[in-house]
Amino acid sequence: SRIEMAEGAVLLRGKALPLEHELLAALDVIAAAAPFRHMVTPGGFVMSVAMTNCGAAGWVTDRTGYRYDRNDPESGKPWPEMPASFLQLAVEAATEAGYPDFRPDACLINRYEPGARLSLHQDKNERDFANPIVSVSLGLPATFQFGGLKRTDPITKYSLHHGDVAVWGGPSRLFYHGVPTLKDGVHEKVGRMRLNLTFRGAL
Ligand code: MD5
Ligand code: FE
Repeated sequence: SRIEMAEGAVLLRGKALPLEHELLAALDVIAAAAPFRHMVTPGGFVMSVAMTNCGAAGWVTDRTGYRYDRNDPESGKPWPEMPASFLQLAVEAATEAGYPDFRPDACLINRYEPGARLSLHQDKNERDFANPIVSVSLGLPATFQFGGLKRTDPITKYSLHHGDVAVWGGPSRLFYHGVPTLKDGVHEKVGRMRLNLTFRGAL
């Protein structure tokens, strides 16, 4: 089903389900080459969400700031290539949402274990905000909060389930959003975690 969450923001429930095994197998290959790690924010906090990337560039944070880097700072090597199944899903979802020209060059992979959270923020390290962000949820369900252009704007909540794909573009591209503390549970295919792929036009 297709749900309009806000102007420019579309939720495609279950869109990734036909690809779940392919996506999970590709994630194992990526994580073997570029392991999930808890990065440090410029303010010195260790993130509760563990991250890795694939594609031509990856999002990283350390004490010096947030940036996209062509290489994994842990290994010095390029990030693993973006799997064809990832790219195909992202392009299809973006097209369905009204962004047929989107060609992501970066995929940030977030791993939430019970207790992990992502505080309210905007995604603004990308070069061109005309590109949407496509997000794929796998594993345990999470509440997703999104607000508006100002941190103090009212917040709407959606629950995101295994296989859901969301596309954030147009006016909603720079909306504040976050994921409150992941509740404990076990997903039958993914285990005790939530994985989120976010496809970006970074470079
Ligand atoms: C997640 N990840 O569930 C989310 C999905 C991140 C992040 O927020 O930065 O890794 S992406 C949600 C998103 C992206 C761009 C705009 C909006 C939401 N929005 O307008 O609400 O791990
Ligand atoms: Fe974000």
